[in-house]
Amino acid sequence: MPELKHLSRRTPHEEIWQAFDNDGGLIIDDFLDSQTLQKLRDDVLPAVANHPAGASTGHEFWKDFHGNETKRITGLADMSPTWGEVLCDSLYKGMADHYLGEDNYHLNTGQLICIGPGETPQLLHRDELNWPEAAGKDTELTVTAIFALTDFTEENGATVMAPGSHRWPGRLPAVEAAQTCHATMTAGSALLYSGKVIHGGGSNSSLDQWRVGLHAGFVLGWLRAEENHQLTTSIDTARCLPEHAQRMLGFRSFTPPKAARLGLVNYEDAGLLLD
Ligand SMILES: O=C(O)CCC(=O)C(=O)O
Repeated sequence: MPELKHLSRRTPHEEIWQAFDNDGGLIIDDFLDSQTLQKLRDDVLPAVANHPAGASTGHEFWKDFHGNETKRITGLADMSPTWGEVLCDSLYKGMADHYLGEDNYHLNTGQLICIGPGETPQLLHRDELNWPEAAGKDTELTVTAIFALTDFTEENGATVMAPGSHRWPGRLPAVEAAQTCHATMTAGSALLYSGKVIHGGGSNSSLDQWRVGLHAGFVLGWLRAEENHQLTTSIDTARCLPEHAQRMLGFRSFTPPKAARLGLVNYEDAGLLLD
């Protein structure tokens, strides 16, 4: 059975990127300190109880993909100032700087994925196929962290990963069960992974456990993000966030060194609306 490496946030970054490059992902066991984990949980978990499982719009394929027994909740910045701080975490930001280029990306997803009892396995996929015309190159379009807000176990739906599959040729090659493993981890840990690695949410065979992960990926700044952060984050919240978090959520314009400026307001930087 393949395995994912477990490293610590005290591991030198070069060693972390080496494991990421070798397997297409790894687990950082102590990513969030216990205080940050507790604050995040206190801020966001109350939203879970009243949120319905499943999606009511979109094609049946996507309803299935997003999980009929899974709750997905976005707009976390309005619920949690701690989430704004985590967005600026040096290792988390370091991953995106390393793989996508400094100031060259924005937040793709910032959602709770709460996999409920009875959920079936998600279709295994590569995240970069969200942008099929841009995918399939040597460089990364998107990299992601899933922060475990509860323990992730094989029983409750820990992410299924195919280590090494980020290098497999073809759009979405078939995967044998023997080529996969579960990203089991304790609450506060994070799974970091490449947009090219084949993975999916696990099935939840428990009777009463919700597996709660904060799925938080970055994508190159010239590609549209999966989530509409500006519609779920109020401008008053945005004004209170650190500048990097404002940029990640699209409240500042994208101004790469070599390309045209994007996301402008009156052809000024959108950040002027915050000042
Ligand atoms: O929740 C997980 O473990 C993975 C979910 C995922 O890959 C997705 O929804 O695209």
